[in-house]
Amino acid sequence: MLKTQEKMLMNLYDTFMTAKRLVVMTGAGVSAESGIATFRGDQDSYWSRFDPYQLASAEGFIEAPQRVWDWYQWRRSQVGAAQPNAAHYGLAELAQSVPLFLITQNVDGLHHRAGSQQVCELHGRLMMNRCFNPSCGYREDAIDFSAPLITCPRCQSAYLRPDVVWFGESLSASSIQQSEAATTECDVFVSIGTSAQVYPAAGFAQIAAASGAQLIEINPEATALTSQVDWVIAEPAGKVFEGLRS
Ligand code: BV8
Repeated sequence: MLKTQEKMLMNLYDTFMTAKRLVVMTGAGVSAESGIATFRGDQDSYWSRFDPYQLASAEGFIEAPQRVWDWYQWRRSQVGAAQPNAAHYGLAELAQSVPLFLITQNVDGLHHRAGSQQVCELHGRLMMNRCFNPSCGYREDAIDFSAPLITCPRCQSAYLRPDVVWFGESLSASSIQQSEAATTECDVFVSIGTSAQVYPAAGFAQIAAASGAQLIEINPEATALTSQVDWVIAEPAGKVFEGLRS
């Protein structure tokens, strides 16, 4: 008699393998088992300790650039020391076998480091800097984050800032267009490790549902999406993909 867990994993594997167009959207929870803090939820999460609008908005940066830089440098040191987990590797391997469109809200780059070739990074890239002046366009790799910055780096025309999307800033039109197209055409949409509270990312599951896709959520906790999905796997993502890979 197959244990429930084994049956769940077999059903999930079959669903992945028979999907015509699979869309997976990940959030901070997919990197939790790599030791990277999430944004909401437990007492170690970023927004339970810091004010998001002070640290993840242009207004917060203008008010105190050094405070924002210190937070991002600290996050870079966390990410630099982290390794992808079974969920990142499992998604990279899955894309070798089925048509998978991978959307992430994460800026940690762990999907790329696990081997995913095509990742739609909705909220940008932690390990890149860009000029704060949008008309400048200068970008560079963030290389030295072993210690807090002495002074915020500058471009000719303005401060440099992390190349991420802050609250109140628009996502790139191409990211939104590609994600909307993929979710409109998918037959299976899997939400992994996101509280489904930040828009427009959280809206993609609604688009998939409206297009008749099967919705699956992999998250140990209930979220704003849970009541709308067809199937909840209330397990940590890394553990689920370890099971699929074994
Ligand atoms: C925009 C910076 C146009 C990058 C971040 C419509 C309705 C309501 C509000 C809005 C709307 N449209 C726009 C808004 C405003 C705002 C918004 O959505 N606010 C919310 C909070 C109400 N959106 C914006 O401003 C966006 N811009 O739309 O531009 C515009 C402009 C002005 C006004 C209107 C429109 C920009 C959004 C991007 C903001 N940037 N951070 C960075 O430094 O990282 S937000 C931050 O939240 C991160 O980017 C993160 O990616 C994102 C989502 O968080 P999650 O990934 O879901 O993480 P969270 O911690 O919440 O959840 C983790 C989950 O994992 C939990 O459920 C947990 O149970 C689970 N978990 C834990 N361990 C595991 C696990 N799951 C699986 N396995 C485990 N092991």
